[in-house]
Amino acid sequence: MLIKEMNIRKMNMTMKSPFSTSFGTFQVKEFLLLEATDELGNTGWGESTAFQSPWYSEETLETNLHIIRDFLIPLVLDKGFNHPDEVSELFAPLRKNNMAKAAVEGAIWDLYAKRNKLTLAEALGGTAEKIEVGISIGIQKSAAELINLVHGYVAEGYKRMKVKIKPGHDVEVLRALREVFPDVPLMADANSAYTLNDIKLLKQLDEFNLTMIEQPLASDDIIDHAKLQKELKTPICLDESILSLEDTRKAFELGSTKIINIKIGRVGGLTESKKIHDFCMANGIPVWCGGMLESGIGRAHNVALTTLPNFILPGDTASSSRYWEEDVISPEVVAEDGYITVPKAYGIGYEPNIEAMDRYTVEQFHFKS
Ligand code: OSB
Ligand code: MG
Repeated sequence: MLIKEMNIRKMNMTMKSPFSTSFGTFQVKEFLLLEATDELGNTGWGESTAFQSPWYSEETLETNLHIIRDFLIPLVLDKGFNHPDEVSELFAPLRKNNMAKAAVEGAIWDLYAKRNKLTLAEALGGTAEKIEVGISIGIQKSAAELINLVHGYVAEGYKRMKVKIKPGHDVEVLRALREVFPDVPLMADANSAYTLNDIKLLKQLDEFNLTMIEQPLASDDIIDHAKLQKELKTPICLDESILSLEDTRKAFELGSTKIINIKIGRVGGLTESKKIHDFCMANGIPVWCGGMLESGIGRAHNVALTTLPNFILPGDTASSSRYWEEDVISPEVVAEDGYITVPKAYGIGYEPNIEAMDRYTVEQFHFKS
């Protein structure tokens, strides 16, 4: 498989409603889509999950554009690959910039699967025919508004509710939710908003029977999380702190986490995601697939990854319509009663909707060998 062309699209899409976390609120989403073409004219698609500002990780869409254009594309263009795992090997000498690497690698994984007449799920070794999904709900103005939203998502069948918390918006909110929904599978994501000084408060969360608390402490920490986990009944799930298989192993050995949220972008691609999945499976750590408010291209990659057997817990990949009036793939991703049926078409299994894509494309960068 010879990579002959790469195209970068800078996208600008507006979400139906603003999304708020402990680090801020936004509604307009600018991001990159990548298209790789081989010598036979097959194409594959990838998405960069970097946001406009460096609040979730240090990467942004502009740093991704720089790294992809100036370092990663020159490495893959006119190169022959037998398997996409070779791409992550090729990128390994470049430090971090994981979302940039994952975008390029993802396009090549899709291309590889299509060329070999496999679904991306099959190419990864996944077997599930449908996957279970939950939903992530941003911080709301009032508990009443949150309860109202949860009523709707429960009715839609989503398998677990994830709510964002931050200091001043935690115990009371969860208590209010639990009063109305005593049995709904519920978890909380703090996006690094607390420190060990908050141990007393975090221990109070144990009363709400949460399936887990996601990333309570610093985004680069695995030491304090281990201390915190010893004090909590609620399992800790790391998100921001896990950038690689090595991070996963260390966090596991320290006892910093009992569950891992795998995000393809955060860990540098599907190859690394699969390695983390396999390590967790061998060591009895359940995993689930996180989300980055992706368009359909990124969503499709998440669906394929989630077909691997240790994705035991519902992920964050909700329907396209959760965020978008119109998605850039056809058909759109649809969750029915909390399940997404894994598509049977080759590669990511959804067709890019070029007409829609063009409408949200701000700029394109084309590279040819
Ligand atoms: O921490 O999982 C997170 C959104 C943006 C940045 C970080 C996170 C999230 C979400 C939403 O929780 C997941 C999604 O619905 O795509
Ligand atoms: Mg998270």
